[in-house]
Amino acid sequence: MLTILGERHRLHHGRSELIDGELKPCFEMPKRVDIVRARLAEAGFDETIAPDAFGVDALRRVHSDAYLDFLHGAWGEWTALGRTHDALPTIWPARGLRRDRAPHSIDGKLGFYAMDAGAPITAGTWDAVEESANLALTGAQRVHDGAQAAFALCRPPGHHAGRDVMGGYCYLNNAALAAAHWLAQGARRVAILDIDYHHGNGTQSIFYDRDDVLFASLHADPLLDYPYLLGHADETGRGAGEGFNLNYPLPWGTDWSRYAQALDHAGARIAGFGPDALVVSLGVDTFEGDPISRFKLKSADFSRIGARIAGLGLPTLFVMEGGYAVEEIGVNVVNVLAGFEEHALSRAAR
Ligand code: SP5
Ligand code: ZN
Repeated sequence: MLTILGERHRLHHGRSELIDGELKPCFEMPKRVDIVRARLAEAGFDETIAPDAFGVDALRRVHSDAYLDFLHGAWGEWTALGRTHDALPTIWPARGLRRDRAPHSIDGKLGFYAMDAGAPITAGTWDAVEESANLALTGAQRVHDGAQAAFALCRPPGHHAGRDVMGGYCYLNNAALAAAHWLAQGARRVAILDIDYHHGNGTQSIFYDRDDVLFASLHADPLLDYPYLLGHADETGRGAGEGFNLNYPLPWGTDWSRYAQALDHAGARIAGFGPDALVVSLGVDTFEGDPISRFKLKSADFSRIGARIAGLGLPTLFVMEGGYAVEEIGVNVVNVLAGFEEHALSRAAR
């Protein structure tokens, strides 16, 4: 499978996130990519390319100008105050506060554009997120040009990032950018299947009013787990988008049999939608050994996920999202991709 790899992700290495009431070392770290790359090589995934540079116009299909300006300038504004540690927000636009006026001060802006204190901004964050977006856009372009499937090893991840909001280790929504790129290239309908443990609140919100993007997400029930404030089954879309958003909140302890039911249901809905292409937001934090999650998928189950996705028979772009059991993330990601390829090959032979 064609794999798009970058180097600049390394420039983003947050020191700490606010988790369980403490500032702890970020679970989302450069080593995640190293481990996936090592496993890809070991498994013979040697068709790799570097990303092309897509301009700001590709980003503006999904994100607001004000938000892009903020992300681009945040580190400079932060360090201008003499600060050298990571930038994190300390206030959020909760009920009763204004969301229509962006503050001028960097502390105000950080709060205005953030949903949590889990997405630190560092000296290299902009370079890393820009490259991560370019990985997804390059993968989308290659699939548009005829590749049956591709894998963009994005880091930082993207599915929690909305049109003008960061959080949950995410800054630019790589999966949404890929989907928007396909639409701009003439696709009529695009499906996004989000299999990260956490609900893809950013992706959902970006396409919530639209009938040309079907968003389907399997994730931990937001009553119990992050991101808590979106991801319920009754969120089905709005206006023209009514019926084109599909959430499968699942309980802690979800294992393969439970997961497979939801996956099959989502797959049937995607097939019925008749998309031209599919983006998979590929998180492997559903793994039983994940340090911040509570599903019970085993490494072998990830091959089954890949095979089921291949069963849809769609041009497919896999976009890396979460997964924090660092030593196993390579095996689990590559199992999805290999499971996809094996099934796709056996389909082709039939
Ligand atoms: C892309 C992605 O997977 N982002 C996930 C961000 C999750 N951040 C909050 C995690 C809260 C975890 N709470 C349980 C901690 C167990 N000690
Ligand atoms: Zn996640």
